Formats: sequence, structure tokens, C-alpha cells
Amino acid sequence: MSSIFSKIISKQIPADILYEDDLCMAFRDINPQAPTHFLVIPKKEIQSMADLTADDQAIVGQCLIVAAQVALEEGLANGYRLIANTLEDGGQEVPHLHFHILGGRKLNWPPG
Ligand code: DGP
Repeated sequence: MSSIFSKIISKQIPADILYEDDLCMAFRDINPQAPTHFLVIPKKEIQSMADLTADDQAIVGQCLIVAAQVALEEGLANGYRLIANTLEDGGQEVPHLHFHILGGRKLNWPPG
């Protein structure tokens, strides 16, 4: 199922893109929940964490490495949180796998 993120990947709709390569893309969240809040997504249409297979190992690995690199570039040397909301109970709204990276303030635990 295609989502709004497919349109960001294809540049049909604009986003504040922080990083892009053949496998993944990082861009700022349109509704930031922290001073720094960006998303890392695979370019492949994977709906959620629940749809990952062993074939996706390189894609997910690259997404996490990009998350860490961009976090440092964004000045999050003091730390950050990576979240993958998954399906209904996880509060996932966009059906395209994405990793939230939030930082720039002390984050509460546990989340709601
Ligand atoms: P969730 O599916 O609940 O894990 O969160 C989806 C996130 O995607 C939410 O924080 C807002 C963000 N988002 C949704 N639509 C767009 C968009 O068109 N552009 C950008 N930059 N972010 C979006």
C-alpha cells in the first residue's frame, strides 16, 4: 500500500530532506514532538516493522546507521530516542516503515 511517504521519496510532495541514498531517506517530521525530530525511512515500500523479512537486513541496517549519522549532524551528541511505532497498538499512522529520531530535550520514560 502506497502512502504519503512514497510521494516524498518520489519528490511529488516536498520535505525537508536531511539525507538520501539508494536505500533510505531522512527528513524532518512535519509535526515535531521535540526540538529535533526527523524520520528515517526505507525507499522500499515496507508497511511496518511487522512486515520485515531477512531480505531487508541491509535496508534496516542502513536506516539505523543513517539515523545515528544524521543525529550527530543535528547536534544530538547528548542523546536521542529512536522509535518505530508499529501497527494499531503502536500508534502507527503512516503505513510505511519509519524510524522517529527525537532529541534536543530530556525525554520522558515511559511513553504513554
Ligand atoms: P506515526 O505513523 O504515528 O509513527 O507517525 C507518522 C509521522 O509522520 C508523524 O509524526 C507526522 C509525520 N508525517 C506525516 N505526514 C507527513 C508529511 O507529509 N511530511 C512530513 N515531513 N512528515 C509527515
